[in-house]
Amino acid sequence: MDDLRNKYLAAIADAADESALETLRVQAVGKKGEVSLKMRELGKMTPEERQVAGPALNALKDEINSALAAKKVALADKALDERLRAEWLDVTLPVRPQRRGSIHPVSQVWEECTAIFAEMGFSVAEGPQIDTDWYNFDALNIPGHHPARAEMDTFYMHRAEGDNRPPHVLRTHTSPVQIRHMEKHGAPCRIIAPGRVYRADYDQTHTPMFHQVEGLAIDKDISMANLKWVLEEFFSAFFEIEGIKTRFRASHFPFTEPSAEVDIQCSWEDGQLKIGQGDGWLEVLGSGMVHPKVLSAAGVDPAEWQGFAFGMGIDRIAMLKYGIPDLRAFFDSDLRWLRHYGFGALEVPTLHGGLSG
Ligand code: 2NL
Repeated sequence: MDDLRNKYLAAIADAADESALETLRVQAVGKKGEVSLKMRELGKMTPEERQVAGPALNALKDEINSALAAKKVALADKALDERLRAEWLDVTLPVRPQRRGSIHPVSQVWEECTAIFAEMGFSVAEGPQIDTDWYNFDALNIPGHHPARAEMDTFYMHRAEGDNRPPHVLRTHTSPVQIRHMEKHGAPCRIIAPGRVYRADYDQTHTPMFHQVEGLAIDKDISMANLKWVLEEFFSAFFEIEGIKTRFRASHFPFTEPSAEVDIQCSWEDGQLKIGQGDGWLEVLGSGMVHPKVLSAAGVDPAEWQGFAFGMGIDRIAMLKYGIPDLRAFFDSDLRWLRHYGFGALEVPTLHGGLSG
């Protein structure tokens, strides 16, 4: 019996798979298996012999059955482990480190601006890039004869022959978006309008398409002081330098009164521009209190409401922040330039996570 036990327990331990186990089960404890045959011999034994051999054979049969069951579980576990290893898939795998595409600096800075102003309670407004000259000019207190219309180098969309309605224009600023917003939602409001704008101008510092972010805050008691705070807060967050100083210079725009051009503090040291330090100034945006005529045109009562507005170039502040020398290269789609100045798709700007990744 010891021989039988040793033989089968060893064979079971070595069994490679379930079918080998089944063969062993038949050989040992099947109807005609070795243990079963031994059990049949019990009949030929004396009662004394049977009393010893009977329980021993039963115990051996149980032992072999347990060993078979345990091995079966072990084999199933092993098979499952192997399958899990082979079919393993990490659904949390991040984007591959080798970057293919990249985020354009304009898109990055656009998102940075959105994140900063959102934190201050501004929402994003959008509108058409092709608009009527009423929304682009008249509503902004720029009448037909006004020199600003000519100065803007506007792209006009020609009407069909015989169609005498006023032409559409490619918007020269994102102000029409804000006019439409006030018309639709009224006051109070706190919005920014980032987007593409168009002017027929092309040289070192101008491209016919560029990007602007305008801001508008209308309420009962909004003042230039609120404007100054919002802008200083913005520039400190944007350039990631605490307490950037601004300088307001009196200026003129048809759509604001009073109007101011805003400079930020900077220094020039051995050809290196440094922002937020020194005694130099860099012009970065135009702003002012929204002209009463503009509020009226947008259906907001200037006797009840007032507010500030500002406009700045996204491309220009992108150049300043990321040290990009030539504006025209922005829109050349040069892959080497895009790889050099572009951002990873996962470097999403947030105030808590760091604006520039
Ligand atoms: C500049 C000047 C500016 C605005 C834009 C604005 C919009 C509305 C009403 C009044 Cl709806 N004003 N926008 C105001 C002042 C200046 O931009 O030089 N930008 C680069």
